[in-house]
Amino acid sequence: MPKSKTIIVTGFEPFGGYDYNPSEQIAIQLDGSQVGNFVVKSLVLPVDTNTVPRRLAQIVTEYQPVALVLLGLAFGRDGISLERIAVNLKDWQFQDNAGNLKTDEPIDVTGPTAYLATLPIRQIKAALDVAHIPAHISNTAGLYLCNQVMYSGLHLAATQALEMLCGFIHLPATPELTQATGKPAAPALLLETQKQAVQIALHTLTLLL
Ligand code: PCA
Repeated sequence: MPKSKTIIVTGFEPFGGYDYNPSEQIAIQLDGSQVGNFVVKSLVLPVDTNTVPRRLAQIVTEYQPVALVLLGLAFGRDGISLERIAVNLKDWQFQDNAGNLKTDEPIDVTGPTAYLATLPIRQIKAALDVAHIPAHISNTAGLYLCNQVMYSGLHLAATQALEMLCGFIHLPATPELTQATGKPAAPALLLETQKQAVQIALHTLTLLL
């Protein structure tokens, strides 16, 4: 069977009192775009702990992507966070969009404690440095939905022995979002710059394919 030519990019819907999520906007804007020989298919995921694993499994089965690039908002973080690690744990203090609260609960009872991203995060960081876009490698994606979706994606790749790169990129707020939430001093990056960062990440990963 010929190798797939699809890169999946996901964003998340708004959550937790933010009425806007840059990851959703960027996913939508990148849908159908070309990166080298590859085509981006974008999807927006619900912030619902029970739905996300199923959606992800469906997406992987349907598109058999060469890479799964998962995006989400980390309000308050400075610059682009290239996540290194996903842990097998759900623990959060405010409800997801479906009203679920989780404390000290594994994502997958049979899964390993953690997975490392298979996206080339070091090379992506170097490429973002060249473009003067603030970015860092982050050692925690939190314990909320973003960590869950990263863990689930890497678990799918591992358990199904898929040749699929997978990882998570946390995006900071936009200036509009810091204004709208009454926290104008919080770190922010223009949506256009964030989108450019994701495009650079996509281009960098295609060099491995
Ligand atoms: N950020 C949240 C979940 C959805 C999103 O965009 C997180 O960091 O877990």
